[in-house]
Amino acid sequence: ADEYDFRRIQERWLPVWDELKPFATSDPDDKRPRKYVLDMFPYPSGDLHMGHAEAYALGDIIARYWRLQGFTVLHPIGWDSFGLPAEGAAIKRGIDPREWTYDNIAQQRASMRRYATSFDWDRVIHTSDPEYYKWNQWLFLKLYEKGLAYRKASWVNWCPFDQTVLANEQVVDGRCERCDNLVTKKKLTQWYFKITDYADRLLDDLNQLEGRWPSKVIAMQRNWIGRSVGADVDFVIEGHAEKVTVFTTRPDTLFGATFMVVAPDSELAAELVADSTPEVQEAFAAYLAEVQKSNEIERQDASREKTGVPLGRFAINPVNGERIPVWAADYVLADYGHGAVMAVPAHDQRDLDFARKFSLPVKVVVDVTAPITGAIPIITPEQALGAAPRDTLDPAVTGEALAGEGRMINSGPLDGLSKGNAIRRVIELLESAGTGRAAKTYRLRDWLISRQRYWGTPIPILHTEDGREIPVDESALPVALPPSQGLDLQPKGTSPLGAAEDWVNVTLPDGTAARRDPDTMDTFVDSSWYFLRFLSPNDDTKAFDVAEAEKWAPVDQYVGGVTHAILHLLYARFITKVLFDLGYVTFTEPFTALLNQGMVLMDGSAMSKSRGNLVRLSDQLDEFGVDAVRLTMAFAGPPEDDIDWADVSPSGSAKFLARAWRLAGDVTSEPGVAFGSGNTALRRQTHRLLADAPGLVESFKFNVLVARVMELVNAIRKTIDSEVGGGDPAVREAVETVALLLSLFAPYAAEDMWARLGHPATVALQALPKPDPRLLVEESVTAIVQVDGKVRDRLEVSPTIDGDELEALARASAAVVRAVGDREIVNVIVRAPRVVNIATRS
Ligand code: ANZ
Repeated sequence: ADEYDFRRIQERWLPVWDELKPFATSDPDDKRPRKYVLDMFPYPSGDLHMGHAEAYALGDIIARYWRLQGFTVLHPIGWDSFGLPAEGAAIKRGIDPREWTYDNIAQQRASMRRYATSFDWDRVIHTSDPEYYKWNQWLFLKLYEKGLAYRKASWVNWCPFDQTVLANEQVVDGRCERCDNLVTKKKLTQWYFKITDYADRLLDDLNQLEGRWPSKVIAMQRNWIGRSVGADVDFVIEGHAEKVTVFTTRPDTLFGATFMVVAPDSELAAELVADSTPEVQEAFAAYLAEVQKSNEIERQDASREKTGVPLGRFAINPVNGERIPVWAADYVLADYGHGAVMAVPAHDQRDLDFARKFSLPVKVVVDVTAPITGAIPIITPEQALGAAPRDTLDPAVTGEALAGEGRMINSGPLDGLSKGNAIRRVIELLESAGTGRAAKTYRLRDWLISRQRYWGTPIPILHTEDGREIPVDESALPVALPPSQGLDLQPKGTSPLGAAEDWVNVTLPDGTAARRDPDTMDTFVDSSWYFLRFLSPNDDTKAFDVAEAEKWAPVDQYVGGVTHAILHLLYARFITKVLFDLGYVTFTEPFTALLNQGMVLMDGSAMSKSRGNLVRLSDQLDEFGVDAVRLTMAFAGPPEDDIDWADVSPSGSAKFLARAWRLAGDVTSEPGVAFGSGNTALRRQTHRLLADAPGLVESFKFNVLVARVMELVNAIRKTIDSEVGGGDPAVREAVETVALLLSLFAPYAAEDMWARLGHPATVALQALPKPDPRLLVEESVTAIVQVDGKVRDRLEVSPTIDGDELEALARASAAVVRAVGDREIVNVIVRAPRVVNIATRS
């Protein structure tokens, strides 16, 4: 019976926990302070894997810790269960996507139960349930009312293999995130969420998260939003009614603009070329056809040979009236800025490469040799050229654009100014002339949310024949997915729902015929607000309860993979801000703190079936037990770092757990015994650990905490085996502390220890004792005892010992008694706690 048997322990406690529901959070009278600890919910593809095991172990440590600290902790779980893989599996096997999805959910759920994650099982959500996606539709309608959901025709990323559009975020290095095929462009009318309206807030609010989110994630968000600050400059185009506006980060170089370039695939290019000669039009059409074969990545590759065609048009530079030719070239992107640039070849490398290729003029307007600090030097263009000898610095000769700072030259009213002052000055000039203004532009694009797929949330919009959009009435939600039977789910570029005749055709109350929008929503819509649904998961009258949100949200600690560093987090932040603006929540950031766990690798690389290095979680659990696997995840190193499973030792973890567990059997005192009289050395070690544990958990140094628990286990074993023995109250105190702290990492072993110590379940709901400050003071100091000037003994004493006590100890010392012999003590000088001087006379 005294053998640690993880199987027996697991079987013993699972049903008890099912019964006790220790992690339910439904008590409305619960007055404890609250924490909301959230793990990113899984996609139900197959069973749980090692990556899940790591993430859920880490999130669980945090949730369990806050419970021991007296908080009521909301730690929910659900499934992100719409999406392509279910549809793929359904096509392959000829089954309903529901079947695959809910089978996998059942399997994952069983695995999570065994894994002893402390979830509140009464709050489970599945995004593919109509009870959930009804509220995606509600959210869509709210955005639609606010003008934040709209439809437009545009060039979209198109995966020719999956036959569906992709958000920019789903295109990785020009390839489809899912199937790795090259992404092409296609012009389609699609639904968008206007996330760009929130670009500044999404960027500026990142400052609040500094220090609580990984800095890498904050940087990735900043880059993704990609705010550039500069100016818009309006150019008159000869013979064209409308002005063309360009965005530039370097309006200071406006006098150096020698040509203009527009994106060939922009509407602007088409307009400009419309009145040109047939030759120009023909050359342009041929060029455009070429351009459309290339993808965005190729187009942004600066080293690529420049191509382009003139449009036979001239633009007038608003500051100096110069006439500059207009070209179309694919290094200018249609959907950035205004799809047109003022080209300043002397100071921009891409423009220079283009100018050299097509023999366009290069005009230097910044003297990069001039000092940029100190008094403004009075320089003339001639002097400047003298300072910058033509052959060594002239970009037209060297092919190197002068991108550095300097003093303005050849720039009329800007001459002599530094970059910053020149930018300010030229913006003033443009603004007063009405030909330009300060401007910002963003890399962030609106969020394309329509997908031509079956397994997703139907978009709650009806289209009439005369082209009107009619939002479905809120009372008619959900617009439920029709059964998949009879629908061809094969990707073909249009939604399979369009063929569900009974579903798609509707008659409006006034008798007008209409068709449902056949597209479904990007699944990132589902996960953009799910953390709120957990607060009132069964409420069929609203998406989430505002009062519950007040109580619990925002999420105190979010835990998940860095793969979601951009897409998911940005969308959740955006939707939170929208809900804030609509008055549904009182906070503007959904996740107060974020922990990104590392990956679980094998032999240095990511695990995959094809590499043949897959470690199956279920095998590990069978072999070493849940606790050993969880403990190994925590002990492997800092949670942000990758774990190489080849380098860690779940069997070592299991051995340690057995060692810890056996201690409970060696405690012979009764529960409730007063610890105060216990062995001081052991008590000190226990209380030192109790003092340090909170800081270690809160700074995610789980591995250090485990190491400290191991130390304490060793000390307890030594104490039990010494003359102090297992009956000493300090041993009970220490073993109870081990059980409490181990409950964060190894819930089964800890629960079993707790029971063996004579306590009722469950250890998870105990309070972590506060350390006794008296046991934390420096343990002892060494007092030197001298007899007639000779050191005779060293005593380990409390640093707070008083003089009388120290003197008594010194007089009692055997060494001192021997040294004094039968002489008389005539004087004792005590300087507590360090020195006792004894003088004698014979
Ligand atoms: C003139 C100029 C002079 C520029 C100079 C740069 C240096 P970021 O920082 O990425 O925002 N640009 C503007 N719209 C563009 C488009 N649709 N496609 C390609 N390039 C575009 O870059 C802003 C700069 O990129 C703008 O400033 C513009 O070139 C170019 F010495 O204007 B610049």
